Amino acid sequence: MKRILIPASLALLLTACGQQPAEGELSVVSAADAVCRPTPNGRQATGCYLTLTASRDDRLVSVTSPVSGLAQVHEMKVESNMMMMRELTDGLPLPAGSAVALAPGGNHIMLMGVANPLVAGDTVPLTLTFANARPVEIVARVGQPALATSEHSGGH
Ligand SMILES: [Cu+2]
Repeated sequence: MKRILIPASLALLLTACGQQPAEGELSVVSAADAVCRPTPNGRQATGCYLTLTASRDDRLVSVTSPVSGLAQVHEMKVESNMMMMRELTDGLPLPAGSAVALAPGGNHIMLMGVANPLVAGDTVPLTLTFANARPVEIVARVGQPALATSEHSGGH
């Protein structure tokens, strides 16, 4: 990723003129630690997790992947004492500068209609679409997310 640093004096000038370049109004979203769980035997749906950081207030509005017929952004909710998941139809808010983690037990990307089983070691291309930022294309690895493997820690 390429970053352009604008000297403070120039930035002030631009602000004073009220002519900020359009580029400056777009947020830039970085994605890290993307991982998709292997598809459970006989099932065509699985969850993906990652951490997103937007430079300006933004929202993750949709996700697509060539490996799945449908991808949605899901939240977990307790309803009638049951953990349910449902689509975030308004997208996932990304406050400026904050790392927003999609993690097991919470928000996640749901892949549905996965034609070929995903096994550990595979990769999953994901295209993330935002309300403000340009789309971000990433490649998630297939494996267990960090939190789910904590029981294996300390086994040196
Ligand atoms: Cu889900």
